[in-house]
Amino acid sequence: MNRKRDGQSLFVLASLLFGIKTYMMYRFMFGLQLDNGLEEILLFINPLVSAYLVFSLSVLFEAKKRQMALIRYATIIGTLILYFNLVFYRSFTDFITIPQLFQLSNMGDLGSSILSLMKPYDLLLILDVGLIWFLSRNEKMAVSFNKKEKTTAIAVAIMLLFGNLILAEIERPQLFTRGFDRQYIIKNVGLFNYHIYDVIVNSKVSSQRVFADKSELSDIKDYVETIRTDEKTDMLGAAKGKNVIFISSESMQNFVINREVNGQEITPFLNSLVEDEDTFYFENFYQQTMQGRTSDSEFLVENSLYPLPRGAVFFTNGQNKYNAMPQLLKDQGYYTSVFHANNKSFWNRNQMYDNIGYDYFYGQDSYQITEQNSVGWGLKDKAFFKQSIKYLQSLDQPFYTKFISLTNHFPFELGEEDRSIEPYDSGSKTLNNYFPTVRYADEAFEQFFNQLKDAGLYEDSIIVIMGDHYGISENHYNALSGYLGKDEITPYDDINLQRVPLFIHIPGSGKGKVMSEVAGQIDVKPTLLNLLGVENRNDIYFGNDLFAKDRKGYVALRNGDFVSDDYISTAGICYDRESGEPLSDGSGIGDSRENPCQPIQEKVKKELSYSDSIIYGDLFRFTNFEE
Ligand code: GP9
Ligand code: MN
Repeated sequence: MNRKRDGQSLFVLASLLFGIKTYMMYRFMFGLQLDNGLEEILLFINPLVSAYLVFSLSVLFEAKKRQMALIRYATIIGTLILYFNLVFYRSFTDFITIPQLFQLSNMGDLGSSILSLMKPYDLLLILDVGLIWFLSRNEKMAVSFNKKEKTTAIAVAIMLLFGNLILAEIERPQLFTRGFDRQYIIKNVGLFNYHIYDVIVNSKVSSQRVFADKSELSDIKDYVETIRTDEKTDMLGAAKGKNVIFISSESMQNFVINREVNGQEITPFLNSLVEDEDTFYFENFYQQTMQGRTSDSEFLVENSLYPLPRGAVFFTNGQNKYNAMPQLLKDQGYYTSVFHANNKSFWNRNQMYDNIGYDYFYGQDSYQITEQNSVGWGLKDKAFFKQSIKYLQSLDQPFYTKFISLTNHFPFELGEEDRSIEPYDSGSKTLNNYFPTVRYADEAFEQFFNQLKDAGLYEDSIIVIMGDHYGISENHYNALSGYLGKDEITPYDDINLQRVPLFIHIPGSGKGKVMSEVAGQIDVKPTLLNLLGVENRNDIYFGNDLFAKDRKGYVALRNGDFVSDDYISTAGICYDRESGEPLSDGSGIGDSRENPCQPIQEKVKKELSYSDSIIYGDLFRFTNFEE
């Protein structure tokens, strides 16, 4: 009989090699954070279990050639899945989801970013692939198991999988039902099981619209009533009839405001706005985006609804019915348009903009783009604003316009000639280069203000500048902690780093000041509509007017974390917002303290799920906002 003992069979060797490789990637390339010993164990076990599960299937084949082929191709396909995730992770600090896969048209545009996300040492990842390929040519590595042995091999695989799932459930109860955080799922059951889970969840999502019904909306309306404020603030109608110029400031985080690098101010112009008597500066304003990044921030601003926990809502639900700000303003006689010197289909903007009431989108084809005036992702911001002025002048007034900047985008490339300050000096090239591109954006905004004045558009307009999302991802927190003079970036610090600047500049107002209340992107729509004196009584939204006193008092981040007037809840821990002192350890086990975050946590959960229901079920199709 030509039987092989397990130790010599390729399926066991391949499971070990592939499992260990996956573990090493989790640990050293994805940089997954581990919270306790059990997580540590699970992270080591799950890749071995998944690998064994797949490779052990090979023993079912009688033909040795087929056994070898399965092992060979499973290694290659598995490695490709790992690698795609790795490249994606380096950019988004997140794993791929199915909706994201349907955004392949975006991937093409990532161009220069993708190359900088690939590292020479990534080649090490094909070492086992090469070895398996080589060994699989030797059919002696195949096994010929009898029926009983085959059953045993598969039974072992299934038992291992269940063992893994049980341990995962112990480590993190309701891992799959809550599913807020992909990282936890991957740490506990691995990347491959996560992808299977993702497929299942997605099929569910597509069926949600079909099964959604009108009645869901009434609960949501009742809830929204409890958080809205109808306070008549002294800013109500303060910008009635004025044009709106909204600037979405790419990757602008709040930590650069009023800070220096190499002894030089990073954002002199924005700093001057902080002091300016016509400007309201919101210093505790949080970004609430997820995988859809810039498009998620746009979605928040235009709708005062939350973006989705997975994928970009601009893509997945770009055809829904909305009651968005451009449409509301258009109904008031505003001309509405967007200016962004990128491919119009990026983030599915062309379709979404049409759908939410934009009259015109000045995209890439509206600009003269040359090698000289481009860098990184495309047209440099200064050229972008300069070339936009003539279009702006030609618009009927009042207008509502959105300008989306681009130069301060990862990987923060900028030519020597455009640099007014030198890069920082740390182990992270990304962080180092961030400062000069932030400064470049700051100068571009200043220039734009002057051009608006020269064009005679300034006095009749209000100008809003808002950071869209973070620019410095967790991968660079080591370097960032050095820059900020901290030993490390804790989960508490991480939440505070989700602050982006918001400036509302109203020429001639004289009332400008620094606003310190907790605020978020979800609040922009009600704030602007009130400033413009536009009624939206029947609207359904989750934000508050930032000038109202009677606000709900918390901002929900898209992953379920939140910041309230008093607390910050993240990583399962409740912190005192001011001092950063932990008030609970989040485990609920052996922690006798009452968790003060609990009541707000409930509301946050409810709010996010209501917003998701609106989007998944396309529920606005059942309502008429004009009534
Ligand atoms: C692309 C620009 C940047 O058009 O908005 O997108 P981001 O990667 O920041 O979402
Ligand atoms: Mn962006």
